[in-house]
Amino acid sequence: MSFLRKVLVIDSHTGGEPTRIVVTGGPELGGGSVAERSLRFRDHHDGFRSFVADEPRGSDILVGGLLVPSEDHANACGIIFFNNISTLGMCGHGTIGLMATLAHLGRNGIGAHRIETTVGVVTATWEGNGRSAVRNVHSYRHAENVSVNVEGYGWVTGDVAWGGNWFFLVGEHRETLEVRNSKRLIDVCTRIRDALVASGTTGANGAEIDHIELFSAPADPQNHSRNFVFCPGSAYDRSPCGTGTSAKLACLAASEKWPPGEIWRQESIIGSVFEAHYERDGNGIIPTICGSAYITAETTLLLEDGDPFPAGVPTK
Ligand code: PYC
Repeated sequence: MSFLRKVLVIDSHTGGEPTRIVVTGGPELGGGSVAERSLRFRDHHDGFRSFVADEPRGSDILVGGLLVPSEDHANACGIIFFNNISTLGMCGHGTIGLMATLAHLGRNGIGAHRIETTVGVVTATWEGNGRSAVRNVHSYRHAENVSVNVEGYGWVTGDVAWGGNWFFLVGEHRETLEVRNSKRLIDVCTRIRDALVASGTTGANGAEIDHIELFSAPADPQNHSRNFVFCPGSAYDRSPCGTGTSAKLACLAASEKWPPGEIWRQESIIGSVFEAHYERDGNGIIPTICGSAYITAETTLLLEDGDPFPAGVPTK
């Protein structure tokens, strides 16, 4: 048997949401910033992304991270996040998973580590026992109370915010945020996303809003809110979503509904929780997201010579 590709990955989950970090066996991306290499990865190595993230080795809900060196020696490493359809900007649950992975590999110690992502440098503080606090990129509300006419549903109003990815945040809707309703929630969010596209609603500089976030009261009264986060590849986040929680805090801060430094407990659709707080930063905030990750596998992904699906089987 001969293998054309061997890729060492470490899998973890953060609040139920999986992360797969590629440790060795990734493509050569040349030099430059992580943002520049991320573009090369997206444009020239999509087969590798799909090999790692898509079936039969991955699944629609998996978020991958390609570990790369950072050219700035102040940074511990760089990371290019990706999902079942393309690259991602930042990923909060994935960065918490990355910290657990680096600890598993004996590559980080207790304390702060700067990580270069596609959308900027974040600082992840490894606290041990799977727990990290991720000080995210500058986050802000871009537009308030934007209404779109959603086919078969009616008018929906939400805020557009950046938390390392673009989000449309909807607090008022008719949905019950329970896993048993996930098919319906995916359908509703798909229609909302289509309505945003049809109405020309975007983030800054025409950026596509590719994450939709629905909110409700939490199931656990110790928490402040529950969310359902619809991701670009039509999967939903099992965790409260680090970048989505950052976008939420940015909106709360913009409306003066939550003070800086106070802990916001964001509950996910499965009941997992991120604790978050923020500091003000110009026209927005710097959010910090805390959560725990658990290692689930240390695996070598193989591509056998003759495999008719060398780039996996994309289902989206
Ligand atoms: O935790 O930021 C996050 C995230 C983005 C997409 C899935 N999870």
